[in-house]
Amino acid sequence: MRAIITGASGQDGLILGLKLVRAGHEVFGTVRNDNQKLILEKYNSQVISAVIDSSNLNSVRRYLEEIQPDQIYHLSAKSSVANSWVDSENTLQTNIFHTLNWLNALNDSKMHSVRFYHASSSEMFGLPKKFPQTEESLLHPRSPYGVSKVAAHHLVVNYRESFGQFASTGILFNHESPLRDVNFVTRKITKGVAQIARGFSDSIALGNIDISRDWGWAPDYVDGMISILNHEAPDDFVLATGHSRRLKEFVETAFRLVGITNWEDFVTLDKSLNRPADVFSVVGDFSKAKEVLNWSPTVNFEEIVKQMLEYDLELLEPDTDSKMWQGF
Ligand code: GDR
Repeated sequence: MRAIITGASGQDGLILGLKLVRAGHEVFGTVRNDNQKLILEKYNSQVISAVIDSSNLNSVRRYLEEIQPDQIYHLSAKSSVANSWVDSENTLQTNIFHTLNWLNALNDSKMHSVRFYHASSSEMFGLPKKFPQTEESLLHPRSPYGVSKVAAHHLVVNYRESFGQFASTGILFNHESPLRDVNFVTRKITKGVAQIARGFSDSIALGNIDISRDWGWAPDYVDGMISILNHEAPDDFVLATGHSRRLKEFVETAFRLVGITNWEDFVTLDKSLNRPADVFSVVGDFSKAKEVLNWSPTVNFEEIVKQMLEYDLELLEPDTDSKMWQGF
């Protein structure tokens, strides 16, 4: 089996690459630049990397025809919700039109049976009217990022319905691991708490800590992606834990795990980190994935915080430069 992973140097791409290689597949990873290529090669030299410009339909088509994949996991995206107001045009271009190029390249090359996975997002629900959210819930995105994911999601469904493309989506709620970039709040917190615990820092600046998210364990969600693409028919699936937690609870748990109970003394609230419009609360219903794919999350909230924190504490030890996280 030959698989292409776009965005192969991100958290999910790295975990997916390692899992697919371990399963004996031939894995090709695309990245946007040489820096990302180096990251990918450092983590997984068995993934065959290539810098591909997905804004160029001909480049995508040529690459597809050269690789002749059986499966494509399209994970590449501008993934920061916070940055998507500042970088709105780039976010929409990347998340919508690059996805469209992959779909058009598959369609032009008559590769309709090639299995295509799209990373859809719980950010599409934005301001939900009903809880929990399912594959059928109304979409009300709250950011340019959310709007871009709604458009890309509908394009994937549309190419499935229009051309019989084997195109599936995973509507993934937040999923974390030690490989999460520090741009995202969970890793910002575990890294910050580790630094405070070791005396390298004395505070973390955060925005709105009253928001709630359904936080899961990234390796579980990557298993879910694989199941979605290996299912007999293309479809859309919510992957979530079914539990929503306040960000405040994440902060409190991380501090408690290093023995600090007066966490308020170490957190400053910075209004400049608040978003113009935020997703206040979301929680996913993964019944369809459970019933159809036999998928369920395996790692609970406290364990997620613990594993991320342990990794960040370990990174502060001397001579840990070459250590890489292998807990997937
Ligand atoms: P999110 O993740 O926007 O849900 O998107 P993020 O961790 O960035 O924010 C979660 C919530 O925390 C609040 N918040 C802060 N966020 C950041 N980044 N930094 C802060 O200092 C901070 N303080 C409070 C935010 O306001 C927000 O409500 C992630 C991404 O991975 C998307 O690509 C993906 O689609 C969704 O998860 C599912």
